[in-house]
Formats: sequence, structure tokens, C-alpha cells
Amino acid sequence: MEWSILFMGPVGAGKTEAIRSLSDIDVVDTDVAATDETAFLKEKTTVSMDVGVLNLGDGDKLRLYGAPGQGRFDFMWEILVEHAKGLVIMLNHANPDPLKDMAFYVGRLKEMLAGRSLPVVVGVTHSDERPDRSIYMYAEYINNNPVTFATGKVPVFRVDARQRHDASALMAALAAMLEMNERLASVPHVAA
Ligand SMILES: Nc1nc2c(ncn2[C@@H]2O[C@H](COP(=O)(O)OP(=O)(O)O)[C@@H](O)[C@H]2O)c(=O)[nH]1
Ligand SMILES: [Mg+2]
Repeated sequence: MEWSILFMGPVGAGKTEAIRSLSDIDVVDTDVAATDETAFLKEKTTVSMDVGVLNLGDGDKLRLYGAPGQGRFDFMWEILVEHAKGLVIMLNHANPDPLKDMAFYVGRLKEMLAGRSLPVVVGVTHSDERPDRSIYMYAEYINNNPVTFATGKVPVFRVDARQRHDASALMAALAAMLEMNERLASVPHVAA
């Protein structure tokens, strides 16, 4: 089986680094040509997106995609979200207001998924830079604002994207959720 996993989150949250830590192939930093329709001059510009592959054994693999930053390239997000089987929301714990970042991505994903649901995990990076700040606030946020498009609970992990071991924990959780969904889908009385 092959599953596409999409990493989303603000610039500097560690998307590229996590994909680099995980990928069994050299991460391709693709520059996708895009025409900027919104600019006064219709200049050609490029969107930077990371692509990696994590082999799970027995031919199973995860295709890892790092979404480009927010802004004019929303159309890329829609394509990536449409093909994703699992989502990682990466958050920079040292950002001024990471809960606002979380609310932004959860909100955009909800719009883009339009009723579809899939496994979601949250990876909180840069916690070493803000040891004074608890990471419990993310779980609390989810309790107060359920992530409606997530299948099951949304686990929150403290990760350092530079550490393969940390990034692997995110993938292990997602892979388990994906496998569980597939098994349940084959049991008629549990299927949605
Ligand atoms: N101190 C610290 N740096 C991190 C952590 N995770 C990622 N980084 C670094 O943060 C920077 C931004 O990461 P990057 O992957 O480029 O972010 P992206 O914009 O989401 O792709 C890089 O220099 C990473 O090595 C972490 O947990 N702690
Ligand atoms: Mg990046």
C-alpha cells in the first residue's frame, strides 16, 4: 500500500526538516511553476514543496509532502489535501501565538476537506526554545474545539523535527490510524 501524508503548518515549523529526517530518498524540493494571477504583472513564480518517501517494509510506503507556505498558493493546498490520506499539523511552539496558527490551519483544512475525514496528528516543534510554555495547551484546544475532520482522537506530540526518532513517532501514529481505518472499513457493521 502507498499513502500520501501531508505536512502543513507555518513557515519555520519544521515541515521540511521532518520530511528530511524521515525520507529514505533525498528530499526533492520541487519548484512548481505557477502564474501569479493576483499580481499586477502576471509574473511566473515558483512554489517550493518538499517531497520524500518513507518505506514501511513489505512494499508499503508513505509519500511525504510538505505544503508550501500560506498565501497565494492555496490552490496547491487543495490539490495536496485532496490526495492526502493522513495529515500532520506542524506547529512552532516558539511562535508568538501558536494556538492562533493551529486555529488557522484547522479552519482551512476543515474548509478544504468538505466533510471528508482522515487521520490527523499534531507535531509541536521548538519546545526547547520555550521551556516555560506548556504543550498541554494544544490538547486543551482540541478538547474545546474538536477537529471535526479527524478520524478518532488527535494525538499531540512534542517533536524536534531534526530527530528521526521524533518524526517517526508521528508516522507510527498515523500509520496505525490508517491501518485501523482500513481494517474497520472491511468489517461491515462498523463501516460508516
Ligand atoms: N531548536 C529547534 N529547531 C528546530 C526544531 N524543529 C525544527 N527546527 C529547525 O527549524 C528550522 C525551520 O525548519 P523547516 O523544516 O525549514 O521549517 P518549514 O518552514 O516548516 O519547512 C530549521 O532550521 C530546523 O532545523 C526543534 O524542535 N527545535
Ligand atoms: Mg519548508
